[in-house]
Amino acid sequence: MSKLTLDGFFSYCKQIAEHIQLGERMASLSGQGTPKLTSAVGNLYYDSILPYREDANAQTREFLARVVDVLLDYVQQVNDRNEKILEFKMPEEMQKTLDLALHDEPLPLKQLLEDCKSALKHQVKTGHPHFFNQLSCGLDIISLAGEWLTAAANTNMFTYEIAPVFILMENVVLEKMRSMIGWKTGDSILAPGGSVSNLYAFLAARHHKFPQYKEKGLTSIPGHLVMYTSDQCHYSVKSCASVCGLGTDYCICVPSDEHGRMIPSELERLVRYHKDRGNVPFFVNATSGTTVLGAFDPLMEIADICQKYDMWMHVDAAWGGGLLFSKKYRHPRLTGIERADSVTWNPHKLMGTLLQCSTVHFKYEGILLSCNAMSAEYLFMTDKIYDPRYDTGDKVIQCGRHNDIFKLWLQWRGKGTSGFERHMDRLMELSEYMVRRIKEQPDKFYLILEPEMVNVSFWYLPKQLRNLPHDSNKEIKLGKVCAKLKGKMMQAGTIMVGYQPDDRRPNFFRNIISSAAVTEKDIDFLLSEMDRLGQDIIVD
Ligand code: ABU
Repeated sequence: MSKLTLDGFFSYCKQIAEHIQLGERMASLSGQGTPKLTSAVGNLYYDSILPYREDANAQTREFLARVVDVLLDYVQQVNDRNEKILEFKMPEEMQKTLDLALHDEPLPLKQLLEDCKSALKHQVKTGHPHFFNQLSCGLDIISLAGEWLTAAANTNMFTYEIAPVFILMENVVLEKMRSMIGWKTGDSILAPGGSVSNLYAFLAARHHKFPQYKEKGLTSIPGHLVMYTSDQCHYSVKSCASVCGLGTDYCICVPSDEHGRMIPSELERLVRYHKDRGNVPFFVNATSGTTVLGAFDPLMEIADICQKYDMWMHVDAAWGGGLLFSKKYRHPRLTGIERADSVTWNPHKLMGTLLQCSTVHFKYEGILLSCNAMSAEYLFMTDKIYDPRYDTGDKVIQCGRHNDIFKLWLQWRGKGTSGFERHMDRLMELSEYMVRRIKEQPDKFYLILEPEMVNVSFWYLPKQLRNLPHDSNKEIKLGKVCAKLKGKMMQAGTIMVGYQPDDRRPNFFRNIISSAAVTEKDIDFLLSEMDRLGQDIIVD
């Protein structure tokens, strides 16, 4: 037996270690089991990779590559119709299942990878083709790629100096959206959600009418301001009245018709009523795509009233705005939107951009800066080497602003405007298909109204309630079925549809089709699965 030198022994050990690592790596890459780190990297801690260790590129890449594997596995599961949407657990049980504790001592990378897997394992798959629960759903792959890049770029959107690419992208996308609304010029910004977008519209409206408010506050307003919105509007509109000092009593709910559309004659009657009492009607919110019924307020008639009484017209098209892409469905729903002073439009809803991505647009150039600028000297210096108008941060009441544009811009590049148009038409066609299928099964389903959008409102009838006349007593029972059936859906984890009451009826189901993953077969599955889970439900 030849003699082994010490150096030779170390070299031999190194070869064996490399061999083991290679084997582990090959196993993790060849899809055997869930993504795993080699032990050499898995046992490291945060301070053994970048940026703490400059020489740890390989280890950092391995850690991130395995995290990406976890994400890719999730994307695959989300699109697998044989996978459940969720494994429902009660909060107390979920708390016990998850290890959420924060410790004094650091945890190794292998544990962090397990944490990533566990978080996604217990997350509801909102991109699953059988998820019909929320206005924002689906998992657009190009937009997802954009969101991943956004996280890596990790910048703040307040100044051009730290976000040059993304600021210019915002300009291009927002200008395009304004032109689709029908404006040649104007101002826009991305905001953290539709509710905050609506708040920006309110602030701009008040500033437009009472520019001294910014410096002088309430004393600059002659009388009590009053705002109007339909009784079907999103609750954030009412919240503006509370946040901005009107009080919710001065956010007047205008009655809507049986389709959920604001009644213009009622709006005018209420405006006159408040004017006669010395109040100052100044802001009307029209909704294009109400949250529950998907109704579109009549914009032309509302615009006429706003013009007549010199009131700001805001259109909350957070939900319905996407239909601006569709030649087939844009009119009459959004006819007149170009007459608005401001418009909220959320790409993270109908357009399928990843959460969150919300925009608000104004007809007036420079209004955001004029209304909101505080000219913080440490951030928005006016003697910078570039035009300070590219520092969009001073347009908003927040300081830090998340980069929500890249995922939308990339998605738009990928789809083209025509791709979005096809997406809108497809969602509407699928909703029409669902309505047809519901009508074909009148013993099991009851369509509440012909939808204007992708919100399909209906009741499910278990065997107990079939073949009985439809009256208000039966509606109360159908309302009780909703909560029970939703509970069964959650336990089974196979489908998810939302339900709620409104001021005309007890609980009913609101099905949303806004995911590109959904097909006719998924709608058939949804209806048959509701029947499988619900047929034996008994209510008092
Ligand atoms: N902001 C409205 C979202 C509501 C929903 O997804 O049902």
